[in-house]
Amino acid sequence: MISAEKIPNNVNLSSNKRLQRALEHWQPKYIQWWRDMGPQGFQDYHQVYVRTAISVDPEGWTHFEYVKLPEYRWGIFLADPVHDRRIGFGDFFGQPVWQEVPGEFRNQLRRLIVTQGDTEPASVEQQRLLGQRCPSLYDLRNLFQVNVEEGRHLWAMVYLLHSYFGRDGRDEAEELLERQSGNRDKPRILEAFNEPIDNWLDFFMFTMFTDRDGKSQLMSLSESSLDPLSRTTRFMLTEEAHHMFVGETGIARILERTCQLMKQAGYSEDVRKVGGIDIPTIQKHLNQWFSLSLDLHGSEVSSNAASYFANGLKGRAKEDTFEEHVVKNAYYNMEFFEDGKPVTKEVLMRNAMNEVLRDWYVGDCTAGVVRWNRILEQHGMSDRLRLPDRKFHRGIGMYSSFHFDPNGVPLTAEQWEKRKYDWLPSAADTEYLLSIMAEPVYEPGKFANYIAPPRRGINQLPIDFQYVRTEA
Ligand code: BYC
Repeated sequence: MISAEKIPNNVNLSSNKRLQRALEHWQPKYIQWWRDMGPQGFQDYHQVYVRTAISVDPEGWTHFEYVKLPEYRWGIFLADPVHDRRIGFGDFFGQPVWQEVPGEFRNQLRRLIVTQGDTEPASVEQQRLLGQRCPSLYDLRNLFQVNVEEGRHLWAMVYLLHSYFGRDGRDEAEELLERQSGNRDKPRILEAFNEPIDNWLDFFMFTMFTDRDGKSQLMSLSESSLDPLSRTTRFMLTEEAHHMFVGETGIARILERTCQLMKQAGYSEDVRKVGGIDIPTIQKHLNQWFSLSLDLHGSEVSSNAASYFANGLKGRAKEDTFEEHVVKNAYYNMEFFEDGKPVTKEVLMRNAMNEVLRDWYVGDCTAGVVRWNRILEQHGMSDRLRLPDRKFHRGIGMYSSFHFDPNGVPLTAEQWEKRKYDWLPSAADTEYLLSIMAEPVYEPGKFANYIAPPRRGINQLPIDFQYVRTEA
């Protein structure tokens, strides 16, 4: 039985019979999916200290409790409406926003919502084995917090599909539970969400870089003329911030520990000998997830993106900071690669909207890497992490048919084959990471050797709090 108590919400669920009926069909399938594809080994006998959103105001947002994961109260929340909100960009600039889906944009909007929705369960599937290799109870709890919130983000998109897309929307909502990350026959839609995440270095890089793509995409969707989409994604952004915190501080703590171990080992020693993660390995994983996440922004020149913008469906991050919002006659200087050389050409700005958002994304990532490098600097290390050139290791867009090194220097296919594992994780790197993560750390206050403890615990609790407990 669907009730407001079971499903916290601010969408008037108790008086919306149509939505209730749709959710009554979908929710049991969701729970089955969570049990089958969610965190393996942590379904029935563990209680996790998680935050549950029970309303959109700050108090409802900081509600912490122990729950068994399948009993988490996944809710449906929209950020508060903005009075007299107007369309902020594109051909309908200045008109009132839409409360219903216009027929002519139904397919495009459905496609955007399904693509966004598909990433959420995908990430839970990718991360399902990590609990068995966790570096501490604190990290285990953070993993599960991220997982339940990705589950809630799926609910957010399913709410839109059920409420605004009728029969088609209900079918799409079912299919979101049927595709599977990495499945050969029914893969997830976007490439990065089919990559395995079986070690914690990948998890932290994913939450740093791929969740940050979530941030840029959600920021651009939160500008949408479809007001319910805008309000849903605005609330999702508040959760995304925590995921990026997990990623950024996770890598920061690994760097901290690597520096300590390097000092102990006498700087010239290989830090792997003392069980740490060496900086070149960290850099390789950064290269991997940054380049995969660049791909998530789509092709550089995209008529889809132009049409989303023209129709007011998907804008730019922070649209109100731009001077001009119709953008009909503006151009973007884009770097093409022709006859083995970079060539700059003008592209209609509307067709370059994926690249404009990618620019914003690269800037946001750069700031994060600067913060990581401060740790190396504080420890007197000369090594620095860096973002690879945006042409490096691309699978989508105009650079994907060529090869480049992390400095953006073109390579032949043979040169690339010979050197790619200098820049990307090799099977031996993964094997090493799995070897130091083989034993999970479940003792409160204890941390795996390769990672430093956090500065503080969750919700002002001590670091050695029992964030995950087994049922008596
Ligand atoms: N992989 O014109 P193009 C998150 C396809 S992450 C595979 O370049 P468009 C999260 C594309 O579908 C944020 N295929 O693309 C993070 C098209 O196919 P068709 C997710 C790709 O439409 C962590 C063709 O290539 N949000 O939230 O301008 C944990 C050419 O298309 C890829 C969204 O995705 C790819 N990477 O842009 C949990 C927002 N890229 O039509 C969650 C909604 C492109 O030829 N989606 N293709 O069959 C969008 O805004 C757009 O669909 C995209 C692509 C930016 C993804």
